[in-house]
Amino acid sequence: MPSSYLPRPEHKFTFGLWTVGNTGADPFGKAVRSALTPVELVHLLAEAGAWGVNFHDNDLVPIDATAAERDKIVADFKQALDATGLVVPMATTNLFSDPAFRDGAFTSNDPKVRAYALHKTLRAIDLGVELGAKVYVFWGGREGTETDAGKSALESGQRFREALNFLCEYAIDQKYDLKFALEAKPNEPRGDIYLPTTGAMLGFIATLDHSEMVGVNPEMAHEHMAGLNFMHAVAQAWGAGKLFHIDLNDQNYARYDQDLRFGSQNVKAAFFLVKFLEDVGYAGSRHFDAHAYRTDNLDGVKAFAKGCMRTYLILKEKAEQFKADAEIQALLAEINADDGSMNQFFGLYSTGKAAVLKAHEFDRLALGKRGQPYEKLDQLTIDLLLGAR
Ligand code: DIG
Ligand code: MN
Ligand code: MN
Repeated sequence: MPSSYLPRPEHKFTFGLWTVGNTGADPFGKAVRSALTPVELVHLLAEAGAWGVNFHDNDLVPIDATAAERDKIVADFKQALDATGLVVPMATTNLFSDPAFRDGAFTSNDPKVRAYALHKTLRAIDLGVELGAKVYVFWGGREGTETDAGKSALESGQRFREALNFLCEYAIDQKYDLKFALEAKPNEPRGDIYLPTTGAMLGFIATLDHSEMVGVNPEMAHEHMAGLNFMHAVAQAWGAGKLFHIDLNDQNYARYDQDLRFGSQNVKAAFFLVKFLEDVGYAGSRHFDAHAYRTDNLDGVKAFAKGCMRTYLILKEKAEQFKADAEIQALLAEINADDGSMNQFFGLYSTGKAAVLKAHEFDRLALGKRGQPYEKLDQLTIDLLLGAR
């Protein structure tokens, strides 16, 4: 088996503590795997070949830990990072597990909860920065409703905006080298989560006081849950200079958030996503926000982690083959043929350009007769993905 499928630090593969630390509990059954410590998880990820490890504050430091316990946990974690060479590119706050957040955190109707959410996030940002994080993710898992009778969507948006403005000011005030990445999800655990898609987040970011330091963390499963094309969402974020982080996994449409192993469900979607990231030279983390099946034990968790990275590298190689394939590239040249005659009409507006364009004669019937060889091109892509080429 070619060693090119073995992960290396330059691939920047990362996992959250909560991913390989997932014990298999779900709404219909309790844990099936023993909980591993953060130190054990760091060593497991290092053995699998990961480059980095991410965490929610309480993945590392239990919410009820004393100051002394916190210091010991952080010291042990730092020692494991030093021993393995793993880095911490991203950190985030758990604003969804504790009952205090059952009606949201920054958008809760209870001002004490909103203030507590800020308090918790300030301290979690300090912890993330202390461990080296340069990206801070906000996933508003509880920021939503089951009934819109009791919560104003407009006021909730304003509350979320004020919280993020405050936290941006904090990072600036502390002189932290930190960017914020907002993660969208359409629902679960709330019936409807505010700002449900990456596109919605991009629109929201434009309304923030420090929008320059805020981007997005698109997650494959979450856009798929909304029935959307994940690569298109990522391309929009990239085009806006806002792809600050990415959560890779997989998802079967019209299901709960399955957080499946990357590439295990939609190989073609995963291919076009990997191709996009590699084509544009995305230099950020390839973060796998996923977990092993509940059916599996620890060996399965390790296979899950290795499988995420292996599939990414196989698809990366397929993307390179796509670019080098003469027949595919010839079709792309045919599809994108351009004699330059229309260039006079594109680009910046001018009164003269509009006048000439309005007066120009187009052969509409001829335009309608031109087909595109997408069937042939897509079959070549399928051949490539199935190893028949
Ligand atoms: C869920 O997809 C969320 C949480 O796991 C975490 O807050 C974020 C970071 O990847 N993704
Ligand atoms: Mn998810
Ligand atoms: Mn995620």
